[in-house]
Amino acid sequence: MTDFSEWFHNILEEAEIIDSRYPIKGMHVWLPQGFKLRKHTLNILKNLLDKEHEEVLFPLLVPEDELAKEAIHVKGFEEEVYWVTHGGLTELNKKLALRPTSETAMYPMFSLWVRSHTDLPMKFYQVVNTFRYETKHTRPLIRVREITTFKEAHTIHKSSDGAEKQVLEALSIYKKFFDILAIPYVITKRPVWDKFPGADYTMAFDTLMPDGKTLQIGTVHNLGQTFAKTFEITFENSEGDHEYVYQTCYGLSDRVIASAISVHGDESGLCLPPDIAPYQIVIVPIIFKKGGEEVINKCREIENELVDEGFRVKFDDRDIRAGKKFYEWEMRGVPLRIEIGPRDLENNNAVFLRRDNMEKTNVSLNDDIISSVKDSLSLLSSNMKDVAWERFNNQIKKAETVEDARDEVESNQGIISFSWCGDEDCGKAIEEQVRVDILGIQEDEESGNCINCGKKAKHKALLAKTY
Ligand code: 5CA
Ligand code: ZN
Repeated sequence: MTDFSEWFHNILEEAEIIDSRYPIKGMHVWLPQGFKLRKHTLNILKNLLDKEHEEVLFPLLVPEDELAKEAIHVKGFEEEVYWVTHGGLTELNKKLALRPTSETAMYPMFSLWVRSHTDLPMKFYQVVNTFRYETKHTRPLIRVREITTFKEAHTIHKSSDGAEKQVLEALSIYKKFFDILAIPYVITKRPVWDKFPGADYTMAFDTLMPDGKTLQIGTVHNLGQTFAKTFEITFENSEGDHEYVYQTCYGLSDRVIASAISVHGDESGLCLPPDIAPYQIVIVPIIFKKGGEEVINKCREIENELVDEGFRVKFDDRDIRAGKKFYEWEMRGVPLRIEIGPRDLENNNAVFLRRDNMEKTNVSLNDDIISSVKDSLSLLSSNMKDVAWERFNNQIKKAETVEDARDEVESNQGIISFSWCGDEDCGKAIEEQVRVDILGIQEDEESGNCINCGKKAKHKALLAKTY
């Protein structure tokens, strides 16, 4: 891919994922194919969350005084908030914010809901749109002003230990989720100057885009008792005393879909993991003058069998050249193509084409077609994951000096691992000299010396050019 930005923009349009011509900057329209992709992605996520969380839905608007309550939090978001100031012609006496995220919408209610230690833990999530007046360059799905697919989970615990465990639990849920999507990631603890406003600390997932810049695709925040104290969220413990709760929250956005598109795509277009592909299988009849009817009938028979088995199947019987169909479905990223022509029918064969490696195989129709399809898709899924992780791991390099790091970033981009003393000024000096962001701390143990100040290193950390 020579120019990722251009590729990304074109594929969203060509594959009918998003229409970015909506006349408000940073706000886009989901088209039918994109909506399906989004729906299947959300289903996977919801299935993972529904085991332990309950889904809720809070209002979009947050009263000004609630938003302003948590000082650090509001400071972090004040430049990004959209305000509703009027109801019709009447100026509101209390302005209403469009949620940039929902702590300040939810937590006043949590303070009403939490009573006793026996109520805890409580774990909620919602999938909503949130609004952030982003000042950096906006890009469909990657940096938007209306985040249309904001999944936010919020949990409440009676101990610090409970919140700490929930952070690990959330990381494990997100790992499973990204693994199903075959999206590689690094997990780091964000530097203090880059944590979520109001959090004790932030853990983040970053992946690499094809241009070598990282994209933050998910975050898990341990909120400690900061919000509990601001919003008076207390519970009665077993001794009858009142204590503040401990909280966590964690979120994902449209960026997940952006990365599924970008990580696996190639010059021919999308290549989608079967779990989220709008169509998992396309059947294309190869028809010449004779024997057309039998071919169509066989295709339809296979279509029905696969649909009965729960696959998302497209039987493309349009009266256009097969080559045009191939091009189109490859571009849309359909994982498996089944071709059947008169010759195949004679031999009771079908041709399978896998989108990930474009490999063709002859499959006998005497065998069980369902298990042949399942085998192909499962090989494809694991290959997509291997290929993506291998490419990702190859783009993580170790730097021994600041100059090393700068050279590496300038020539190859990617992720650089380095030894860091952990000092804030030193970290900022590194960011400035290398002209990158420190993603965060990957491991707490590190033997070497800090690449900037030379003092004994405390952490193994990562840096990269970021979106
Ligand atoms: N309340 C917390 C947890 S839900 C929260 O808002 N965290 S956040 O600010 O880090 O956002 C969660 C995730 O949303 C981020 O990790 C990032 O992947 C994504 N995100 C943030 N801003 C945008 C944006 N403008 N466009 C697209 N995705 C975004
Ligand atoms: Zn240092």
